[in-house]
Amino acid sequence: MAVNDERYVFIVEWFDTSASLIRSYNLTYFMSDKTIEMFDLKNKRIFLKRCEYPSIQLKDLYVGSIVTVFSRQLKIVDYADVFTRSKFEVQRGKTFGMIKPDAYTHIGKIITAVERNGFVIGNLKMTRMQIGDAQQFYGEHRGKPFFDELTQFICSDFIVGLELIADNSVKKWRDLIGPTKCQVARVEAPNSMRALYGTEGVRNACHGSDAPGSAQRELDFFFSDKSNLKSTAVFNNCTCAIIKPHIVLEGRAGQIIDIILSEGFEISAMQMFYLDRATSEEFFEVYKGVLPEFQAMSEHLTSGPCIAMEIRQENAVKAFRDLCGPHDPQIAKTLRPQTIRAKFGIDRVKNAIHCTDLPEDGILEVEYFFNILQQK
Ligand code: 3AN
Repeated sequence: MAVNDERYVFIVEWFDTSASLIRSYNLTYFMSDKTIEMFDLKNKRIFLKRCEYPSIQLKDLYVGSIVTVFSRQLKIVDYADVFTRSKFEVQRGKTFGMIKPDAYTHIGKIITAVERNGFVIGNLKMTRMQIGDAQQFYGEHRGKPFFDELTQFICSDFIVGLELIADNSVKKWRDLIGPTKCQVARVEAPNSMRALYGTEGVRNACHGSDAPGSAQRELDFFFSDKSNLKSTAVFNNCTCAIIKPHIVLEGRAGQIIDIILSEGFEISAMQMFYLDRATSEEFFEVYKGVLPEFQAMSEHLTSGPCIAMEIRQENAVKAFRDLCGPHDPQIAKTLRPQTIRAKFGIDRVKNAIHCTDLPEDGILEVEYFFNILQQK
């Protein structure tokens, strides 16, 4: 196949909510001009003519990924031909990464390191393990002298689980976190996460799977529908924040998380979501008729993954709105240049972050993500 003919074909599924049906397509990505095409597998006809679609990039294409095409969320379920499989399967893999309790204040910095080192974050969840969870998760270390200390420590506070996608992901993430012992890490890999943010022994900031098999097991432990691990939301003194898809896709979510923590706010729950159109509109319902860009805003929230958070502080809603700044980034840049929207926003739709507007809505918005959506 000539280089300029190169194309990758995937089988994708779309859940058509109006018909309650899963529809299957071939999604083809053409390397030469970065265009896409969709073919309806049931009706055997072209569904989307070959066209440019800049928001889909090569790095977004792997089995398990969710890509959005004209507001439809398509889940890539398989490779459609041997060429695509051979090209992608070996190279692009997933691993599981975890930020341990001792690195809570460095969550943003660690996520920034993830983003800057070429990983795609496929999933993210803050949780807290119970002792039984920890003993199961670290089962292979049962009987070792540090087992009790390790399992108790891992349950002592919030942790963040990450699905990390990259070429040679297992090794790449282990290289980034550095040697198990922080003292060794500081000598051998001074820029690694454990050298920078770990202390000693079990308090070594991060965990990384040691092989593709354990990565899958640990990813399932955290992210499968059967996972025991619940969100850590408490639903009081809180406001809701959503880091918008354009920021997640640009790889700048870590920087915003770091600002939130550095400014003294507590992030008491955090999770990545892929919202569909109906969910996004339902969430923004209260802004319908209030904000002229309601439609565009709902649509943007379906254009890729977002990260929802429960943020806590005294007068959380007002205090956090002050940190986010005016809704319109252009106004924010002039009036409040130090705010998140001034620094990261592009326009009124892609304004980097959503924050609850009214004090009485803080708990309701947090409940939407961390209660209602958990049951769907
Ligand atoms: P890694 O996490 O680097 O793969 P493992 O799998 O040998 O290292 O150990 C799992 C975890 O157990 C480590 N992350 C560390 O927290 C803890 N650990 C390992 N060895 C020791 C030790 N000798 N003393 C205290 N804690 C240890």
